[in-house]
Amino acid sequence: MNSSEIIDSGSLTGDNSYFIFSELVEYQKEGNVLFLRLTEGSIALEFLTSDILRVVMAKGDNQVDFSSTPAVVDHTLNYNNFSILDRTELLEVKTESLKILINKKNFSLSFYDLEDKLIHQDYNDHALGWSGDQVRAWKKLEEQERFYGLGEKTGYLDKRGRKYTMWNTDTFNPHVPSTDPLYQSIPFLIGFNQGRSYGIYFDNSYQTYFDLGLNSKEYYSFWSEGGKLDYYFINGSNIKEIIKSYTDLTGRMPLPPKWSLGYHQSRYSYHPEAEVREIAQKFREKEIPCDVIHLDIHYMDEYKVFTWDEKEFPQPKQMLSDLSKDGFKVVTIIDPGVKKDPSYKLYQEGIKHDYFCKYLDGEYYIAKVWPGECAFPDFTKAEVRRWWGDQHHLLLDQGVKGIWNDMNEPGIFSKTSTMDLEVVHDNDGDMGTHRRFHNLYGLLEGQATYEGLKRYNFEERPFVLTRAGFSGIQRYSAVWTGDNRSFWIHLELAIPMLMNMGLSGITFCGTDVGGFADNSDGELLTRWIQLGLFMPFLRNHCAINNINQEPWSFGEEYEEIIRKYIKLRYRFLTHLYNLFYQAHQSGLPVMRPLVLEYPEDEKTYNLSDQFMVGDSVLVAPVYQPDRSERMVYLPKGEWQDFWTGQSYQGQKHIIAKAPLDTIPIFIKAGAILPLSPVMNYVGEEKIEELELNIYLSGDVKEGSYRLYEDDGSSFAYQQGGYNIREFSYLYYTDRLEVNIDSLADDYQLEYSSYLIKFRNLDLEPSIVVVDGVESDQWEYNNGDLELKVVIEASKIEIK
Ligand code: MIG
Repeated sequence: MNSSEIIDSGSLTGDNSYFIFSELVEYQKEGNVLFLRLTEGSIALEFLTSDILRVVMAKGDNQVDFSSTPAVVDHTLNYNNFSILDRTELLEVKTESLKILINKKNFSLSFYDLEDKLIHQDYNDHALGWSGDQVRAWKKLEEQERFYGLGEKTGYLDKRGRKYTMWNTDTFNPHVPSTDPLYQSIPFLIGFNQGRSYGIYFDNSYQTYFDLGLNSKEYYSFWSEGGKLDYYFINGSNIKEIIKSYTDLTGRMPLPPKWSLGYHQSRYSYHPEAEVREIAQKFREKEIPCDVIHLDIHYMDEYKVFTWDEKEFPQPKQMLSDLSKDGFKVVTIIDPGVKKDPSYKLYQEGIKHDYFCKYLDGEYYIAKVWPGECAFPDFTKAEVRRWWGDQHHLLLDQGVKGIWNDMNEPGIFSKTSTMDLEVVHDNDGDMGTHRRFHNLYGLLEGQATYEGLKRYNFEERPFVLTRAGFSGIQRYSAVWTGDNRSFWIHLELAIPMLMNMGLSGITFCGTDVGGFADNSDGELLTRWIQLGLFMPFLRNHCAINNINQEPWSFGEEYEEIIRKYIKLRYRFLTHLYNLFYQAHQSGLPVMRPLVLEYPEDEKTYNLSDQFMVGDSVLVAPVYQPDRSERMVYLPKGEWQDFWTGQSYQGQKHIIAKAPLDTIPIFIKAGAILPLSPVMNYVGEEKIEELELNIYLSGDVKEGSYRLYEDDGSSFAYQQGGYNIREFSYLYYTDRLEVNIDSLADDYQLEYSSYLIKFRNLDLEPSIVVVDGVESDQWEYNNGDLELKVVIEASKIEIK
């Protein structure tokens, strides 16, 4: 019998093998915790805020264990201002925003808002239970309920109706709808019931499962093969608030180096040195912007991490310095496996200091990966993380700028494709087997890497890319979605997968553009680049035995379109970077499903093939061959075609023109969108002027945009070294007013003026007022209905 069969037999229709929590014996409030003693064990309700409740279960006579996985940040959230009312059959617990009813006879929780509207409830009298090592929760499934989140999963936006497993897995087989799990485990779920939402974060690193209405229409359930039942219920008036709270718990991304938002070119593998130089040169010759080149495993000597193949890369320092003069940053791959080779310094050190994973009897866990037999650092030990982090100086000293962590599920050449479950991790004394730490391996490697890079050079923001991870990975690393294929359906799959990753706290994510395995073609690559322009992480990557897929690989017709779109990526960088700032502040994703912005519109609830970039740019990628139009849903309001300026009323579907050189993009009428000058790489030239585009039209006569800017590379922003401006405008009759409010001004802007372009202004204004003062620096063109206003940045009064 395999493990999932055992677990499913514990469902409600099964053999009753679960101990289900039933009767409340006594309760007690201690600070922010309400302790409940029941016949089958104890439950602690820990209030973190008036909206975040942690539920921790202890079996039988065990004490409640409040420890958390490393996903949860050290926070000081603590809320003890709740009241308890003892009613005959219920305990009624109230915070400033929630009412929680606890059923005393048959334990279950029901969550209401203060207007007594039900938000969410446990499944009848069958809420929590355990069976052997398994712990499980059952929740009431509402008829109209939908689910989002769960990180990197195949399928559509709405995750309802399927069962999902959390177990980081290296999956080279094609990712089809039934492929589960993949590389990341993010046990965070958003329940969304006709506009009302809540979140559940199950803080358990063992193999866990979510059955979201596959086996029942009455309930859904999540459970784990070990550890404790420890979950957070998150209330919020909308999905944005839920994500904010979830990222209060698991952390947010630091600001990335701005160059990492540029275009990345990769393949498995560029080598020798001459090929790397040639690729770089080609980008510059062809004037296709590119910031980053990735070196896959062939740069190493026998795949030994932190070494260089001296034949193929005799002078890495020279090569990297030459590339850097041309604006290229190089990212090198690092796998966790350390070659078992007694003459290899890293291996020697690991053995000497007891840094590798072992069995309980002290025998090393040795398994095959690319270098042959390897030992594996035990990242659960702080000392090992530090040691590993420090190794990166070997690469950074040569001029490497970022690290790409692969095979960190860990992926092993073995039957189970991962580490033996009986391996024991030290975890600084709180030992446990690989069952407990498997899903954390990539996260902890990410932490080691990020912190190592930062220690080495605290002036520069690290760039780390990872394949495996767990909740909280956003604190350390960008994520790419592993080995997809050059299939059209994988382009389609990318859209909801990335949207749900974004809803799960992982803002900085992307797929291998063009597809990793199998062979790409010009049309597929072109369409993928068009989508990629808006993916937070944009990297073209391709497998070893497949044909080349650099932008120029399929002939000039495609090359030209691809160039146009990579350039457009750079036009959007100011806007994208601003959205990354929002992610850093509040966890909000850059690439957003429409339901995030239009939760009252049912048409958005499972809209899986369109997304928004921020709250005003709507993108509808083409993901099938031979298309020249596609259907686009425009939510309420007025929308303008980014290419033609044509205006549409929303709340309806339209057929958008989408010949090969066009990806449908719509801008919300009234919106302000900054566009940056095109460069070959970030920072190539000084930005002289910031261009702000205002999409005026119809009824919308006012709008605003808040823009965050900083140096894009250092940590000065953490000490206030940034600039925030809010641009707003008001247009009435023939008078136009523009205001610029400075909300923070500690970073010296590069540019000295703003160029504001009002599009679709059908009447020439007779007066233009900037910050309360009449301006003469404007020009109206009644041919294309465009008004240009130039504002000297230095003239803006700091209020
Ligand atoms: O077993 O390093 O997903 O991006 O090119 C394959 C070689 C190992 C898997 C990664 C892929 C990378 C490849 N790696």
